[in-house]
Amino acid sequence: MPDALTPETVEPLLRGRFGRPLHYADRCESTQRLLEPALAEGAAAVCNEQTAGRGRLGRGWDAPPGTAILCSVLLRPPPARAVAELSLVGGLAVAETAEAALKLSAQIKWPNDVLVNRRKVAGVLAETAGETVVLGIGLNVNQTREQLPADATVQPASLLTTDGTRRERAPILADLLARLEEAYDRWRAGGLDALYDGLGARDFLRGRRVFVDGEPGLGIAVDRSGRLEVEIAGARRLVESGEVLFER
Ligand code: BT5
Repeated sequence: MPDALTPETVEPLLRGRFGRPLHYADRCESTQRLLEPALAEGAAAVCNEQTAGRGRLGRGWDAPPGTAILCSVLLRPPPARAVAELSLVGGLAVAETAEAALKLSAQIKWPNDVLVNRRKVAGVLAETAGETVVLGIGLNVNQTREQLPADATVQPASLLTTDGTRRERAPILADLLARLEEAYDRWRAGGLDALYDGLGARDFLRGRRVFVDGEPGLGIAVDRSGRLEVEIAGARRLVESGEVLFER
């Protein structure tokens, strides 16, 4: 099956301004480092293999060559908008993309994971560089179970391990870029309020037993400013950033 993410394959499938220009590398350390800040908003970098893929908080992101979508997009958000919200904007676009491919519902685990059947199929990383934000997305497409990390805190999955179907990555990448552009434009104009129906409906931690800094509690909801409301020892608390674990 032809399965390249080169510009010749992807560009004819693009529906909007995101993905132009598209920078492709067969192999790179991280797509997060391939975008010059002077490029147009929506410029994207993709690769077939990352040698030092990055997660949040100094963690790594791993995928065997040719199995996943590893993509970064350059954004220039208005100063009035909170950059931390972009992980959720990206998460929503990835969740919709996974749903369109799988015909199954996907959830967003605050602040940056996309889950299907309680397993992580994608992660989003927003990094600020001056006035730009590089939004990185890793979506597991064709990894087999053995090719997914064995030691991850949230159990991983790929589209392949979810429904047994091997897929071409280029149409999924083009769909993801179009959905990201749409979600981003709505956020630019109206903040998370404008995306709240889609986010709220996919809020994985709502009503779930969680651990925040080791303390057990209950997930209430992601609020309209992108914070996670939790209840711990009978008191409501808003979590701004970090990691929340859930009971399997
Ligand atoms: C994330 O971090 O979920 C953000 C991942 C962003 C990756 C993209 S790929 C394109 C762009 N270029 C980059 O260098 N990065 C971005 P975090 O929540 O910190 O999750 C990282 C943790 O997930 C690791 O510590 C592993 O346990 C686990 N992990 C690593 N690879 C994984 C994979 N392919 N699928 C699921 N989990 C994975």
